Amino acid sequence: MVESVQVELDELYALSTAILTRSGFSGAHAAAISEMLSTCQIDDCQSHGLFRLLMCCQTMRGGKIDGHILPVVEASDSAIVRVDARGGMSLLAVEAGMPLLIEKTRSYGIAAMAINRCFHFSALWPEVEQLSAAGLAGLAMVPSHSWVAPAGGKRGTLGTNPLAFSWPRQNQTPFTFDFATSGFARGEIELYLRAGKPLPEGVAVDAEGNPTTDPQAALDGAMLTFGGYKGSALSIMIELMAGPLIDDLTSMESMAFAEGTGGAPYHGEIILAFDPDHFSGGRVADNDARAERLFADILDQGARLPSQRRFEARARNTARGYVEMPAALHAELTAMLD
Ligand code: NDP
Ligand code: PYC
Repeated sequence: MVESVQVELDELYALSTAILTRSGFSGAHAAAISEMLSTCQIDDCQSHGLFRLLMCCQTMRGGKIDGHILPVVEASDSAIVRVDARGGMSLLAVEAGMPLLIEKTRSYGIAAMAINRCFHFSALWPEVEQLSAAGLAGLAMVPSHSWVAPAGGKRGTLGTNPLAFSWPRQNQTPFTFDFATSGFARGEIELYLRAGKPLPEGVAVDAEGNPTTDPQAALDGAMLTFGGYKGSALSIMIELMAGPLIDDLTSMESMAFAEGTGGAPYHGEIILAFDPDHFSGGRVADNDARAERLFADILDQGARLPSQRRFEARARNTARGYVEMPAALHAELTAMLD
């Protein structure tokens, strides 16, 4: 049983910005990263909440990131928004390009944002939910480091490659999912290691290619994709769409770029956006109702929608004014300010 502490919501952002600025990030980067981390922590996303401060600081120590550089949004007259993060963390680049992505999606019906040359550590759901909050559907994907074996293989070639989707709903939280295409996110395996818990079967193989439930052996060996060859194919698609398609690195190339320095992977990101108004021929209300009947039939069976746990956590934590986080993590983070 992991001992937990209660941390007030205001402390999350303050602790995060203090750690990041001390580590070498500018105020602007620290603010964007802290917004992401505290938003995730409030939704009880433990693997990509304040835990990821450790990865951000490791990235800075690795010496390859520029903690002050500002992204540049490139001019274009097409439906593609290109943002050059110029070797900084991804989040300011998303912030810089998102208004233009929304504007272009409303003009063309479909648009895409390609972010290049970014270090990337974060969850994707806050990004696609900016699109659904604007009444658009959004799909985002990134590669990472080559920790994951393809189906039938034993060696890391693919990244943990998350895929996130959000669909806008009237007067409701959106339909959103966001998951690694590996059986477990790497961050989740790291949390199992810290908690001294064995992994479920089928998540990883050790360095010799034998199945393992030992988190350290999994980190030293290769992770496996979810759903066998199906997850593997999705993961390869993400490598292609957020790599060669947008002129950026694959997970293998990101790993090589890191030269063993650890920290966040370095690559690109693609976010696709769709405007239902353009596709529905003016029958938006009908189509909204059809989507709602789909959700209702799922819920009627006692199943839950993705992100429901997260939305409930947000409501609970916001109402009580604090989150629960592992005591050891909180102690480690506060000690970084000593
Ligand atoms: P999870 O396995 O925790 O959750 C995946 C999704 O499935 C969530 O939307 C979740 O909703 C939903 N879900 C879980 N259980 C159910 C259920 N029983 N019924 C319906 N839906 C369900 O995610 P991962 O551990 O794979 O990923 C965690 C985070 O890590 C993601 O935010 C991802 O973006 C991030 N990540 C980032 C990477 C990067 O390179 N930047 C790499 C890999 C991962 P809910 O949250 O409500 O449980
Ligand atoms: O948890 O797999 C992961 C991950 C990779 C990069 C950031 N998080």
